[in-house]
Amino acid sequence: MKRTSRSSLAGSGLLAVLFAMTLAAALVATIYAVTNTQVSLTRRTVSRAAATAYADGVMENLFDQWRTAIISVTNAADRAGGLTNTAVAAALSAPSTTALPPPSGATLANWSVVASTPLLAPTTDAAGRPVPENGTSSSLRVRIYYLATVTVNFPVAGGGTDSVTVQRPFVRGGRNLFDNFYFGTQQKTEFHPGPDMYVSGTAYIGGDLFTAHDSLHFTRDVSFTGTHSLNYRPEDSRYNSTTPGITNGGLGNNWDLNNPPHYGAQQKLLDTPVSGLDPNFLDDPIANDSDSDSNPNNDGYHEIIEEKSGAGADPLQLDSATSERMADNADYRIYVDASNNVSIFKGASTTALVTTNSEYTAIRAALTTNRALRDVRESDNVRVLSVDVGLVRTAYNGSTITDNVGGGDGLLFYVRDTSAGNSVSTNVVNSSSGASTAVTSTRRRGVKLVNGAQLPGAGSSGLAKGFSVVSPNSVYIQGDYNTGTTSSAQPPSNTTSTYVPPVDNPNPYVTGYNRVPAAVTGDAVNILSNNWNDANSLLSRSNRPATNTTINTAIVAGNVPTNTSSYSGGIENFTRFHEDWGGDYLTIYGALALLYNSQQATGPWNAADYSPPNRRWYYDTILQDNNPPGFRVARTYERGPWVQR
Ligand SMILES: [Ca+2]
Ligand SMILES: [Ca+2]
Ligand SMILES: [Ca+2]
Ligand SMILES: [Ca+2]
Repeated sequence: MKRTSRSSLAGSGLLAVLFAMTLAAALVATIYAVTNTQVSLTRRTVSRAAATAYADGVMENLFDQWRTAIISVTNAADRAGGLTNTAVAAALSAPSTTALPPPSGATLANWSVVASTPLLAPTTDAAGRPVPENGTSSSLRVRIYYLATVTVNFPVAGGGTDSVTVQRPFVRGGRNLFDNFYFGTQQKTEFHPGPDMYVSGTAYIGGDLFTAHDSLHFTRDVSFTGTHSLNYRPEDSRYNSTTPGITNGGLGNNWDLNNPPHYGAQQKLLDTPVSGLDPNFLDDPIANDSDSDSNPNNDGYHEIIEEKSGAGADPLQLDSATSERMADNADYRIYVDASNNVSIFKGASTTALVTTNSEYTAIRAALTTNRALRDVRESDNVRVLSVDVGLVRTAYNGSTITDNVGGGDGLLFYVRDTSAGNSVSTNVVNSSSGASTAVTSTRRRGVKLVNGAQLPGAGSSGLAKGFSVVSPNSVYIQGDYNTGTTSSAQPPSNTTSTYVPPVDNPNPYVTGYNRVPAAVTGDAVNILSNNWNDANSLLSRSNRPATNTTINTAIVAGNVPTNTSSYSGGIENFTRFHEDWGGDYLTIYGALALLYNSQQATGPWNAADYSPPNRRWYYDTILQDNNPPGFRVARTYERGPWVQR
């Protein structure tokens, strides 16, 4: 074993020196003999060091081959459980002596990469796959181990050979998209809230971070992979014209004095290789956000909410059975066309459910077509497909509709209005009076989630599998979501009179309601308060007063990045607002991921008409070990420490 061998050799050398010093004055012949021994020992040490370095090189080469082999699997069993010993042996080979020349006289005697248990014993799995190490309550963090062993022979002085053996585990781990409260992949990330805003969860900024206000409070770890500026980003019109409102370098009360935002390691998002994505959608400017390679299937991470189109290579299709497109992981796909025809597909089926099918009728009963709301930012009356989540819950909990894709991961609806971009006639309906106003929706379409206080699968005991809604259109969440709110009970987060974290932590759900892992994913995600009425969207802002509202879900969405004509809105406006929230609390208990630029909801932030809420945002730790339906686990690949032999 490498490290021990080195230290024991060092000990031998020291003993030899002491031995020589003790006897030096006594016998010249002995001195000669000892010196001669030291020379041999030194030569042997050099040979061992060179042999060890060579063995390390072989180990690195095998690791690269192993990682490539295990990433490039072509079936679901190998992707889930890792390659078998047979497959690893076939996929890996020793580096040639031209690619990696051994030191003089040394030879590679043996090498192996063997599926193991978490304790690095040979696997007991009949198929020869590793025995996985599970997380506490989770399949997300499952780790699998292979033990790599390399033995190199080398000559010793006076003839004969010795050998050195190095061993390391090769480990594949799991990492969840929602390990953080905030996960952002854009190159520049801004937080510039007006009212006090508390972010009580870790934030990962995959790029540069800009914060400039004392109203922003991070109570947990914040890391970035680029730089952190206490200012606006240079493209922001306020840069160099408005003095940042942040005192004492942010050390007053913006974050823990002992843990300011800091540089951190790059974190992994999806297994879709970045190298497979169109670079136009990965850089900072939005002006070039168009297909650059005649492949419509690689246009940035926005692809996760799109469907595959045509024959172009699909980098999100990891193997024949594994796709990171949400539509491919949906239990039901629901489409509405320009004429408000609804078609519903179950699982991977390419044949729509007939309209007399019980699953069709149950889902159709939860949908209201041809309603609109005025979205000032988008300068349009957005025609929305309204989804009554409570009726979906009734159908799901009564087993009329089922979790039929994803190995029991919960219920995922993929919802798409295919008429986005075209003009249609529609109506804004007053939810109190029923009065209808005819309007034109010139191009924008959306999905509105209503009656979502109790989600499909959520019950009074135990943790159910969860509910995800994904749309390439805008999504509007209206009112409390996944909170357990009823006509007689609201979450304390809506009724508290003092709400200053971390002192005040009112529960964001009603006692007795077991929330489920949830995700709402769209081109943009908008939050409408408990007081929303579509009819008021046609009136001025003062007619759209919000009330305290609590949203318990992960949210994945895009934004419109800052340019010289408009601020992006920053992460404080990651969820978009449309009401007068002045003085009202918005609690978000979940996680946020900003993965792409919006492609449909591209209205600039400075066109929006609202006043912001007092934001109280928390990470929900159930997301650490429970992904919402449809979200896979990204894999990590690492070499473990040297192993004692
Ligand atoms: Ca771009
Ligand atoms: Ca492309
Ligand atoms: Ca696409
Ligand atoms: Ca499912």
